[in-house]
Amino acid sequence: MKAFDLAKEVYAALGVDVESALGRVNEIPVSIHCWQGDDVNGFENDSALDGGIAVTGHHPGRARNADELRSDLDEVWKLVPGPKRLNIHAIYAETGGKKVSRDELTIDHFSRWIDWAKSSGSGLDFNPTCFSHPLASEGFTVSSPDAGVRDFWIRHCIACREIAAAMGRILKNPCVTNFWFPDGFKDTPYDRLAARERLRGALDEIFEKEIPREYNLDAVESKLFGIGAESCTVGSHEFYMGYAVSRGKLLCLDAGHFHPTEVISDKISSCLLYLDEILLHVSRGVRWDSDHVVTLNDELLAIAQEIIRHGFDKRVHIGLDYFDGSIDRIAAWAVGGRNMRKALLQAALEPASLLRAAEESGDNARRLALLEECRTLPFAPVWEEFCRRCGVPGSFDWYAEIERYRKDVTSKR
Ligand code: RNT
Ligand code: ZN
Repeated sequence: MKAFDLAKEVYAALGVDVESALGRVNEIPVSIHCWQGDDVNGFENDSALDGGIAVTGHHPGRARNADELRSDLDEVWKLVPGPKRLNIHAIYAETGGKKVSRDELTIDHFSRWIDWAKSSGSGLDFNPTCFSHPLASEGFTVSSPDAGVRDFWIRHCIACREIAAAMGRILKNPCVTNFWFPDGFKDTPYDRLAARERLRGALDEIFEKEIPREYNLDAVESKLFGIGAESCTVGSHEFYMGYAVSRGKLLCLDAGHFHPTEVISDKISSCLLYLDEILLHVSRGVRWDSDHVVTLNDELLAIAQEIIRHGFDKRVHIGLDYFDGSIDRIAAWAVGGRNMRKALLQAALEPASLLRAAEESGDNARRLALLEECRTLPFAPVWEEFCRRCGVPGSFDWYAEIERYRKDVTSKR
């Protein structure tokens, strides 16, 4: 008997239907972030990464242009099973070598990305890029006290929303547009309120035009602190929770954007009592918001469990957000993408009725015992089968493709 069939029997004895878990997990898209491929560089090629985020490492083979990045993404698509979307930042515009100001970007600058999305059958998500730019160098963008700076970034965000809506319309698949601003104070401000009022006002201007939800969904991303913005981040969690609830926007929870003992898995159920939908930036902070490659750790499993246990499959949009330039970038992408899918599959294989019955019986030791036993259920053969059905190499095979591609492609860059 094959390992998969044995595993199916083990799960069936616990009341778990493996086939329906496989089917369910294959309906949940994961949005893969384009910026892992080139260290959040983009194609403007004249400004270094800033905004309080940082990539470390100089691994060779970084994608230097859009064609290389798309070729690398084709590899990632071959190695990560399940439905995928591509998440693009505005700095990945293709302007044909011409300098185009960020407030003048249009859908035409993304037409080749749309072609790629069509040919790979993936939806697109989008982000204005409000960092790595001379007008962001003072640490403030849309909440700047300087009206000229503020207006420039508001125009950029409005342009991005139009681009996103066009992507959604063309692909017949709503684009999730995430708004994150690095705005914050390095040292203790006297007036926190004024900056937050300016941010709220700017957002209201950006979102003034109604865009149908079948084309575009706006998300706003909070943060605790960034490098150079240690004392006060204008767009804090409370700020954006209030904004999203009052304006009917999606809230974006980034796993690295809270105090180290706070976890976003615990926030999902609260947020979804008050919001229709949320966006996740799945990331892994090590000691700070370091954006390490996502591993299959307890928090990743807990995030997936929250989605699966409560049937939030359509209300939680899953995006990845990490960047490691110290190792093979395509492998980094594949490890994180595969882990996200693994976590969803493991969550879908939980013996839900047993766990719920244990909790309802009040026997907390039984609940603890069951949860611990779940960790060693025969998950691996089910994962292998999922990969096989998706036409993606299994656990100990996929890295060979990384090595082949490195030899044939990235080592020649
Ligand atoms: C920064 C935010 C933001 C960025 C991307 C590149 O702390 O997490 O989401 O990582 O927009
Ligand atoms: Zn993020």
